[in-house]
Amino acid sequence: MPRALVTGITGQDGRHLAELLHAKGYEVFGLVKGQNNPKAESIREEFPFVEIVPGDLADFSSLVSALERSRPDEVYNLGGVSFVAMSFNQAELTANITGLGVLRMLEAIRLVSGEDRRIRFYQASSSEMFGKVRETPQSELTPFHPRSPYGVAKVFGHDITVNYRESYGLYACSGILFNHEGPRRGLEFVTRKITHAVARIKLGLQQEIVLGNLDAKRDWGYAGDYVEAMWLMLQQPEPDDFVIATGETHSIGEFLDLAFRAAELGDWHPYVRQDKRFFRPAEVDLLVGDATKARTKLGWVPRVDFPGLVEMMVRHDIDMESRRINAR
Ligand code: G4F
Repeated sequence: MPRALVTGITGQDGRHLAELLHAKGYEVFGLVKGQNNPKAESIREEFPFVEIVPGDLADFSSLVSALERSRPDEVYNLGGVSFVAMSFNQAELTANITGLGVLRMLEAIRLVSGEDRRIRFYQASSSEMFGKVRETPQSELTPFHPRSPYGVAKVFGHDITVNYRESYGLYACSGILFNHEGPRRGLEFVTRKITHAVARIKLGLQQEIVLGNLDAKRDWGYAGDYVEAMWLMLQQPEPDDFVIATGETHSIGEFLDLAFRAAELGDWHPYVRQDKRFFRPAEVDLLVGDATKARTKLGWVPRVDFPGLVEMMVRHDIDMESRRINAR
């Protein structure tokens, strides 16, 4: 039975990946930080097959212990600060966990795996690294120009992963994932914030949605499709880096169009108010990925398209809020 250690197991991608690995016959270990972390309890309830391993990306020795305890064939590093807006307020924390945390894990793997370099490593790199984009669409060869402390930390994590592969022969890959969403997305991210609000407006629980910049464009895919790409990367004969994207870009306005249509609410403009609070000091205006390499070398293709994704999220949130009302 192959064994995998997943950091960030309590997040959207960690949950999808835990399910995928379990279905493929893996023993799944999830790194969870803190004492009595309520998220650990929710993982135990939702995924009883996951063995929780205590540890923190800020603490090198805990990573060594986690590797010794789980003895993984594969490590998926999905942990860290993932909310770009928050990284402006907690830049040092973001650099420490999202950036230096990658180095700590790579060093721990190097130490624990010794000469045989058996452990395969996946790093969750991000399209946020492209920031003020130098070309469109963005591929593995596009230079980085990050626009947030999060993006800067991700560039460090990406480059140190390449460096450990080249310096020490580690099997280390980076997946440069464009935005990926779904019903498990946190409510702070714009897509889920919209679909959750749309559901509540539909049910008469809320009157408006307060947002920031509506002009930004993103390449949005479905998270369930994207974790498959992570796994595929670690099954190749040689480690490499891959862009994972749909190749389509849409504005937040277009997302609102589809979300309001899915709920049969008509025009969204009367319901949306913009507020400076949700604007960022520096914005990433346009992202659209070229995933040709992943399609060719990994045989990866996204299954859920943009309208399908928006509809899935709206349906889920209407069901969830309706159940809450009925349970009162
Ligand atoms: O949903 P977002 O917060 O995602 P963002 O910043 O693109 O980051 C996500 O994708 C990255 C991949 O490129 C990941 F690395 C990262 O971890 C995360 O998953 O914001 C999307 C856009 C931004 O331009 C933001 O300014 O939506 C705009 N926006 C407008 N109003 C808003 C809001 N974003 C949020 N979160 N909340 C708003 O009210």
